[in-house]
Amino acid sequence: MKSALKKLRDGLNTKLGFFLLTLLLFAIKSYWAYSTKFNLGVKGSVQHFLLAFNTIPGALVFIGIALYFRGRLSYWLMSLINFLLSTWLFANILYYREFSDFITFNLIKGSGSTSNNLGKSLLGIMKPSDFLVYADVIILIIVLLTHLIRVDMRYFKTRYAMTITALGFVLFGVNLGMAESNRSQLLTRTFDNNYIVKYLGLQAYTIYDGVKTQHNDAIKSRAESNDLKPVLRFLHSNYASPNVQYYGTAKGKNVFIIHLESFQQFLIDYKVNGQEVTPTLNKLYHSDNTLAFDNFFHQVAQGKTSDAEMMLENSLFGLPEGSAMVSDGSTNTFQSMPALMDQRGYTTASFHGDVPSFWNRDNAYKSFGYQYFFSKNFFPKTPDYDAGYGIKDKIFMKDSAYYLEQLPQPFYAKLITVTNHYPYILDKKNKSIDPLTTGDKTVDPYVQTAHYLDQSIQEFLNYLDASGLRKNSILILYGDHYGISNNHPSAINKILKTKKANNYQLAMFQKVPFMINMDGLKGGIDHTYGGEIDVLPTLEDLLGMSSKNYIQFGQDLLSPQRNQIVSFRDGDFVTPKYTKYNGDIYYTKTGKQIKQQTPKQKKELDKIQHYVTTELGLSDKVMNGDLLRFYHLRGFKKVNKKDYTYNTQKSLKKLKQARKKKKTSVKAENNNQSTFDEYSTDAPELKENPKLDFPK
Ligand code: GP9
Ligand code: MN
Repeated sequence: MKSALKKLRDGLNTKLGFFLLTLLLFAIKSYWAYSTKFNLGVKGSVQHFLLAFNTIPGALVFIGIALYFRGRLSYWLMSLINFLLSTWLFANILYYREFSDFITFNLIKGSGSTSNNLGKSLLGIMKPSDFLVYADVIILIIVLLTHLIRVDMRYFKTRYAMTITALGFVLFGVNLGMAESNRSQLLTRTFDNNYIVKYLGLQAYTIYDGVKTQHNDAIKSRAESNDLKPVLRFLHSNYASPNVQYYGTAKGKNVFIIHLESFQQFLIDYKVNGQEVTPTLNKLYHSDNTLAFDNFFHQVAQGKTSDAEMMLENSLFGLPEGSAMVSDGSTNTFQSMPALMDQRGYTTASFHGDVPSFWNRDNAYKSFGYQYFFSKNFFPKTPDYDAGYGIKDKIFMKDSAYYLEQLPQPFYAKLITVTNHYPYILDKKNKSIDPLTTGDKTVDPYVQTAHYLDQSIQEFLNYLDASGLRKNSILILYGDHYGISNNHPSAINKILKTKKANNYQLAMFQKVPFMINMDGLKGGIDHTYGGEIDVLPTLEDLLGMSSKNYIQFGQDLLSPQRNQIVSFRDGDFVTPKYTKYNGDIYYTKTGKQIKQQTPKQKKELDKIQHYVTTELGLSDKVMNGDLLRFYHLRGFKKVNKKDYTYNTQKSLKKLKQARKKKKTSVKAENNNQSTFDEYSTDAPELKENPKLDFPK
C-alpha cells in the first residue's frame, strides 16, 4: 500500500505525471460542466461516453504545448493554458444560460454592437458554482506552490511531446469516427452547435466555427448572379397567391408592428392565482376585428430578436449561427419592407428603448431603408426609467407617441418592447401580479413582466383610440421568440403540468402570438400553421402590394394555396400532420410519437424535410452570398445607406422638414395641437417626475 502511494507520488513528481494529472482534472471538470451547465441532450451510454471522451483530445493537444518547454516554465504554461481554456468554458457557460447556444466568431466579430448590454445581463445570471471551472487550475497551482508536487527539471524529450500531440490528433480522429457513426453528417449539416459540443467538445467546436466563419467571408466574394437561379426557381414554384377576400383591405393605412418581447403563446388566456396575465392581449386575441393565429411559431436561432426582425422586414431567415443583422446587416443589399413602403410614400420609423448599436440596428436599419430610428437617445432620461435592456415599456410606449404624432401619414412604425426580457427584472412598484411558482428564480417573474408589457399595450391602444389613429391603422402584434428556453426543463414541466416534457411538447412550446387587428377586418382565430417568415407576405397582400416578384421565403398566411410547412432554423419542422423536433417525429394533431415510419410516411417526411432543408439553404445562400445585390426588382430604387442618418439632431431636423412638406401627421391634422397629453399612463416613475424633456 505504502509503496503504491510512493509510486504515485514519484509519478506525479515527473513532468509527464503532472501533465496527466492536469489532464485528468481538466477532463473531469469539463465533463461536469458539459453535463450540468449545458443542455446538450445527452442520451444513452454511447453519448455519455463520447461526452467524457471528447474532453481528452483537445486537452492533449493544447495543454500538451507546454511539454515543448523546459523546467518551471513548462509547468506554468500548463496552468496558463488550462486557465485560458477554462475561461473560454466559463464565458460559454454564461452565454449559454442566456442564449442557449455557444459563442461564435460571428458574434465576436459583431461584439462591439452587443457587448455593453450583454455584459450587464450576463453579470446578473452568474452563479457561484460557475467558478468551479477554475477549481482544477487553483488546485494545481496550490500543489505546485506548496511543493506538494515537485517540479521535474529534467529535459522532456521533444519526441515525446510530439507523440502526445499526435496522440491528441489520433484520438480526435477516433472521436470524430465514433461521433459520425452515432450521428451522421454532424459537421456538414451544422444545424445545431449543441451537437458539435456534445460529440466533439468545446475546443473542437471553436476551431470548427473559426474555419467556417473564414469560409463564409470567402463565399461572399465568390458569389455571382447565377446563384440566384435556384432561388428564383424555388420561390416561383412555391408562391402562394393572395386571398382575394383580404387582398388590399389595408391599403393606405398606417402600419404598426408591435414586437412583444419574449412573448409566448401559452401566456394568452393564462392565469396566475386566478388573475389573467395579459387581459389586454387576450381581449385583442378574441376580438372580432382581430385575425389571431394559434399555430404560429417563432423561427429564430442565436440572433433572437434580430432574427425575428430579419424575418419580419425581409422574409429571409436569420443564419444558423450568430445574427445576420450583425454579420450582414451593414454590408448586404436588402429589399426590405421599410424601403418598399418608403417608395410607396410611407414614412418609416423604428422605435426601441435600447442603445442604437444593439444587434447592429444602427447600421442594419439603414440597409433596410428606415427613415427614422428612435432609439434610447431620442427619449427623455427620467429617473428610474430603465430596466434590463432598456426603457421600461410603459414609459417607452408613451415616449414613442411623442414622435408618432409628428410622422407624416401614412406611416410604417415598428415598436420593439423590451421589459419582458430574460431574466425578467422589474421593480416592485411596477409589479401587480404574482410570480410563477416553478422554483426557477429567473423564470418565475416572467408573468410579471409580461403583465406589465400587457398594461403598456393597453395604455398605447387607449392613446391610438383617443388620437384617432386606431381607425386608420392596421396593427400587427407578434411574440419574437420563447421567453422560457429549453434550458429550464423543470420550469417548463411545471407550466405544462407534465412530468417530463417530450420533444413534441417542447415544439408546441415554441408557439408565439401573431395577431392582425384592424377596424372592419374579418377576424377570428385561424388555425393555419405558420411562422415569422410568413408575416411579411401576409402583410404585403393586405396592403395590396403583390409580393410575387420579391425574393421572400414566406407565404401569405391567408392564402388558400399555402403549404403550412413551418421550418425551424435547425431543420426541424411542424406541419399540420407531422412535427419533428430534436430529431423525434410526432403526429401534430395527437402528439403521438412515430417510432417506426411506414414507407408512405417516410416518403412524406422526406418530402417535407427536403422542402425545409432547401428553403433554409437557399435563404442562407441569399444572405451569405449577398445575392440581392444581383437582383433587379422592377420599380425598386436600390437603398443607399448614405442617405440615412440616425443622429438625434439631424433626424429631428429631417422630421421637421418632412412635416412642413407633408402636412398629414396626427399633430398637423389636429390644428398643430399636440395629442401627447391624451396619452395616459400609470407608470409610477412618471407620476413622480411628470416633466419629460425630449431632445430638441
Ligand atoms: C435588445 C433587445 C433584446 O435591444 O432587442 O434582444 P434579444 O436578447 O431578445 O435578442
Ligand atoms: Mn427578443
